Amino acid sequence: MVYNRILHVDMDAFFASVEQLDHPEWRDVALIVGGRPEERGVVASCSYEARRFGVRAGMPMRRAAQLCPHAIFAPGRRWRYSEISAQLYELLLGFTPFVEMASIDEAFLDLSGVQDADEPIKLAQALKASIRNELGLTASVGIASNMFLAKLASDLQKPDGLTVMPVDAAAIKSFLAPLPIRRVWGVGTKTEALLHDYGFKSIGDLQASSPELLSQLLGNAAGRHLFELAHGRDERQVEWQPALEKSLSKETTFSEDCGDMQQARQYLRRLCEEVGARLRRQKRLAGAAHIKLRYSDFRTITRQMPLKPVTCSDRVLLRAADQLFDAVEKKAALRLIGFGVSKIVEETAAVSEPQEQLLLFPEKEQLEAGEAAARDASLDRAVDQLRERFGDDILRRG
Ligand code: TTP
Ligand code: MG
Repeated sequence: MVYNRILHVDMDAFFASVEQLDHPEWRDVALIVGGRPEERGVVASCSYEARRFGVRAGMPMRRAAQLCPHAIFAPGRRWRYSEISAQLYELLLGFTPFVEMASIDEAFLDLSGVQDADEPIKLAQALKASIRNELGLTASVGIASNMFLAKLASDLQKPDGLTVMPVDAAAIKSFLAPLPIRRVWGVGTKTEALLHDYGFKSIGDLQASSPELLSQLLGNAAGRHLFELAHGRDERQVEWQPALEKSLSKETTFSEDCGDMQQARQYLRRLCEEVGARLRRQKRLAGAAHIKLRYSDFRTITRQMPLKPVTCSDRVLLRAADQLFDAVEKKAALRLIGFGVSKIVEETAAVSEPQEQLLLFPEKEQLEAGEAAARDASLDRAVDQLRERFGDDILRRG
């Protein structure tokens, strides 16, 4: 049965919106990300205020400056966009594990198995609300029966849009017919120009053609594929990654910059325990720990250390977090703090490793190390059970 089971989410004016988030004075104004107006680069992203003046992504910076001389020009901070992209991915995984990040600011979700037609819409609304509340940004969502149509739909009512495509094949065909051919996934400037030369302007023109003719123009596979897409048919599947990440981290942004380092340490320890609980739930062990600090001027540092043997014990993780935190600069106030682990292995795969490690200890210490590990494990189990029953705040380690 064909039904609307694919959801596509695309952040609005992504790079520009992130800059506006971090620089409140740039909100509600024309903002162009990509470099200086006199430089040779092109526009990477621009706020919707700048688009009103005709500025577009990919346009030479100089042209953008002519169209919108009063705009603010920002150079762009890739690391920051990647960071938010990772947060978006995490957030989406909270809704379903079947998530494919298709680029830095867009993802497909496969909702196969939904029971009624309203469910994807409710999910889309909840998802938009979390993106707004947790990331402070807006996104547009498209819901459709396949990936091509979902991506097309998310673009139709930007910004902050939610568009649901029809399901019926005839309705889809007439919906697509008047749209220009560049709306078809994969039709770039070159293909568009070639098709224009042969008189194809709208998707309807492609529908009225034949797979054979399009194959002659574009090659066999591409021609047939284009004919299918023009009819709104797309067989591709969402390629989601198994949810077991190679690293796990948690971070928190302070509502006001935090100058109290004792308090910051408490936050860090709390994040550390959350990461530990998650590792144990997944029955995995980590081989390295790191902390991340962002100061009020956005300077961001990470510090990491190995964990030997691999572990999921709160005691060991907390000690690592403390040691790492002890060693960093604490003069400036903090905007964000985070704790994470990496080099993660399955508990079962790691069984031989700790034993090998332990052979390095003399006998008495070997015994003690083994006992300490067993004590840690049973204490962690007890804490996890209490937290599960009574919530996260039930126990705080000093
Ligand atoms: P898009 O989603 O295409 O654009 P956008 O998010 O800025 O705006 P829209 O509201 O229309 O979705 O691309 C995502 C990001 O990728 C964009 O913010 C910047 C980057 N990008 C470039 O660096 N160069 C480009 O030519 C394009 C199109 C995007
Ligand atoms: Mg976008």
